[in-house]
Amino acid sequence: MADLRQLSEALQKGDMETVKKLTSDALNEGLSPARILSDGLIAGMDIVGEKFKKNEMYIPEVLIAARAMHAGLSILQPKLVETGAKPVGKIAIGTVKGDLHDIGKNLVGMMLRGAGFEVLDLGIDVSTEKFVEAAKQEGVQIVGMSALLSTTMPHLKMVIEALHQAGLTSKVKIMVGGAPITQRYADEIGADGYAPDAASGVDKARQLLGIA
Ligand code: B1M
Repeated sequence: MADLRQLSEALQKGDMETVKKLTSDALNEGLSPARILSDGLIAGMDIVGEKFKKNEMYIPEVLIAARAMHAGLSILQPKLVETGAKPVGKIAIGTVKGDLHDIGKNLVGMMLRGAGFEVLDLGIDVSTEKFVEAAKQEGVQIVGMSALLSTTMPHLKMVIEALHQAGLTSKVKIMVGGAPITQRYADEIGADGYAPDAASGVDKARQLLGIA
């Protein structure tokens, strides 16, 4: 019987092989990808975050845990994105300039793909110019930005201002997210939408396009 606590513990230790095995075992036993994600992988990464904050874990260990998280996510990805339908919308998503955190952004991208969106992944450390160029692309209806650091949050506002200046805010909606972001902050900087997690990111994207 798959034990999601063991999966969380393996992730905390950065034991990539065990994370892969336990993720596959859990899927084979019929556990839902959403449950494996929240009670196994994200639960483990939350503890890593706590320990990192208290200086009980350091960057190299956090990186190894992040690598194990990616390995688990890559096994869940085909299940999370299974969809035969034609795209319901197109979103360009990236982590803002100066910010290298990509786990949450990747998860939001995966869930959006799973919900039938076409996702243009701009990557990490994405400049304002790159977001603006992406917004100009054919069919892009939403620009999604992720920021994990209090020092990179201001870039969300810079991109929103640049999109306004480029006259693109009538073409695209802007969605923001990331651990330090709140609905209040999103309102303050003029974002059209905010989501606290990947599943609500899908709901928010649908809502922004009027397909909720
Ligand atoms: Co960093 N880091 N980190 N880190 N790191 C945090 C964010 C921190 C909170 C840790 C802590 O102190 N507790 C802290 C930030 C403090 C602050 O600014 N308020 C921090 C720090 C300080 C740093 C460095 C500055 C450390 C240093 O060098 N001294 C450094 C900065 C590097 C940089 O970016 N320039 C750094 C580096 C790193 C690693 C490289 C080691 C690694 C990243 C590896 C990677 O991503 N490939 C790392 C990690 C892993 C973390 C923690 C532990 C985990 C982040 C994560 O992946 N969470 C993190 C602590 C924490 O958040 N608890 C921390 C899991 C992920 C699923 O959640 O990303 O929040 P999250 O995404 C969620 C939602 O936020 C939402 O949905 C996602 C899924 O549910 N969401 C969206 C995210 N984007 C969205 C977009 C949307 C909608 C929803 O619409 C577009």
